[in-house]
Amino acid sequence: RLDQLTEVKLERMLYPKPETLKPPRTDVLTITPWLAPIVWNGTYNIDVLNAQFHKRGVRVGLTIFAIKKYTVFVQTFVETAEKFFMVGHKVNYYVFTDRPNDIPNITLAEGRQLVVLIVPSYQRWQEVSMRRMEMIRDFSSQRFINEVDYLVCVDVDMRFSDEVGVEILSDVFGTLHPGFYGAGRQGFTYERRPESQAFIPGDEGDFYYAGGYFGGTIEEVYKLTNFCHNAMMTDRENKLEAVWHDESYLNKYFLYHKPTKILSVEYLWDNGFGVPDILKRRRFVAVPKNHNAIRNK
Ligand code: 2GW
Ligand code: MN
Repeated sequence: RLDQLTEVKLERMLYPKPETLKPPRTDVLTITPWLAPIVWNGTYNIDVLNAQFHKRGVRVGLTIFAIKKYTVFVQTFVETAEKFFMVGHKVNYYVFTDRPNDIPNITLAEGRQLVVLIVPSYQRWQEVSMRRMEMIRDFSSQRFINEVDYLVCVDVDMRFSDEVGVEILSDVFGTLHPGFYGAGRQGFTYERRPESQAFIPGDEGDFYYAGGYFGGTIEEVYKLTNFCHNAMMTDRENKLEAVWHDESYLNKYFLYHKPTKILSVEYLWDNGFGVPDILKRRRFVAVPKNHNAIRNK
């Protein structure tokens, strides 16, 4: 085995040296107590990372769900991803939908393809959101494992507005929720009923992670989605559903399976929160939606 390892050796590159005594960011936390990076603008050199990931020929799968009326979000999502998401790398868009005829035909750059996966739709919107875990799990073992190295799993009601590249990739990563990055534990909207599989006690928890942005290697995403789906099913047998659905189970998973990288709120922002000083780039932003028109249809 050792003789079959492929060497990933960089070429000569010119760039400013990292300064041990001048940290690029002093206004935000850039590393967790378990030594996982928290990715903020200024903390990484994308040229070095791109050189590494290009040598490895990395393939990235981007999963989105467009069930019922949420197909309206696909065009903007994919068009903006073509401009900003993993430009220059191999990308497969995986669009899970119950309405394949409503998925637009979009011209993609070389090395990128869009795969439509037909899946059932569920009546309750909470279930539409939660069942993503089961479907990502099942397609991970049946398909994604043969086609891509990493998965990035996000909400579809979003647009890219700045670069999102290989700096996000790691074995298993989560993203800070834009509504809670400054909050204390008591402010986190974890599931607080001890009977639920998603329960987190008031004196535990590191961050409040967003349900709409996680990823990692196929193996790690399989483990994560399998845990979340099984926990949901156990709760259902006990007539329970966690307060924030899939997001609550994801937060429980990350409490005891620490992410190896965390994306800052640059990677998941909502302009309803304004633009704080710490936010140097808004890379992926919520598309405002008319809740009544689009929901429960
Ligand atoms: C969702 C809510 C109400 C009515 C419909 C839907 C809906 C969601 C739908 O009809 N079709 C559909 O494909 N979805 C998918 O579920 C879609 O991919 C969408 O992005 C995702 C989550 O729903 P969304 O974006 O409307 O909910 P948010 O933005 O409040 O999401 C946060 O909270 C959710 C749990 O309540 C999830 O954890 C989500 O990941 C979070 O970002
Ligand atoms: Mn959303």
